[in-house]
Amino acid sequence: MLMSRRLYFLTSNQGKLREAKHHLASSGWSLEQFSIDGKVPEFIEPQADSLEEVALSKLVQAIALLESQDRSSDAILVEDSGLFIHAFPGFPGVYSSHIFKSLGCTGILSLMGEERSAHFEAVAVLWDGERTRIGRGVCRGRIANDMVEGEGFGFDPIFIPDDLEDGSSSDGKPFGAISISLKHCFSHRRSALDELFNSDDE
Ligand code: ITT
Repeated sequence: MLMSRRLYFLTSNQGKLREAKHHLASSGWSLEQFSIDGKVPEFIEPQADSLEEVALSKLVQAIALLESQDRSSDAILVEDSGLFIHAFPGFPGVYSSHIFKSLGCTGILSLMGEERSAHFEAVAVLWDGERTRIGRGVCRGRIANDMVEGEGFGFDPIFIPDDLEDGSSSDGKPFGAISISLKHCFSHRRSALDELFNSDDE
């Protein structure tokens, strides 16, 4: 188990930050958004086929930046995630952030036919000052017929998670209509962070 300390999350997405903070609140880790002089640094997002490649590339760039700032022992977290719509293999996948900004939830709904199954994936990578750790998470579900507003961010208004074997259910509601605590029962982000923080030291 990793020792508790301050952890900097490299993200410009307030929804991702809020969920990671919520999940790690009782873990002993204190999570802060990574910034230099009050700004979240922008890194080159590589043209890559996998979330893992994107996350690791951002982590390598962040470690180099920390070294240049004499902060090389700081712990840093990067998490890359995406929605995968099964009727359109690989889409929007690694391009989820871009597609969300260009098409939005309404644009996705307009593309959908009868086949509506989908899943979210997340890859979280952590540099603890000495080594890199990786955690992965998946959340299965489907694209709703209509959009709901309320909670969450990104594609939450149109994503309905499948019920889980432990009895957890959103009662057919999209993430956008349920609390952050209930979303965490299903969340790809929560699973990726759990795998990361519960991995034993090698
Ligand atoms: P950073 O790279 O700065 O962390 P980002 O929003 O660009 O922020 P990603 O590249 O990981 O983050 O993009 C993931 C996109 O997938 C995100 O913008 C959302 O549109 C969507 N997404 C990921 N997880 C989601 C979730 O739990 N709920 C809703 N949408 C999600």
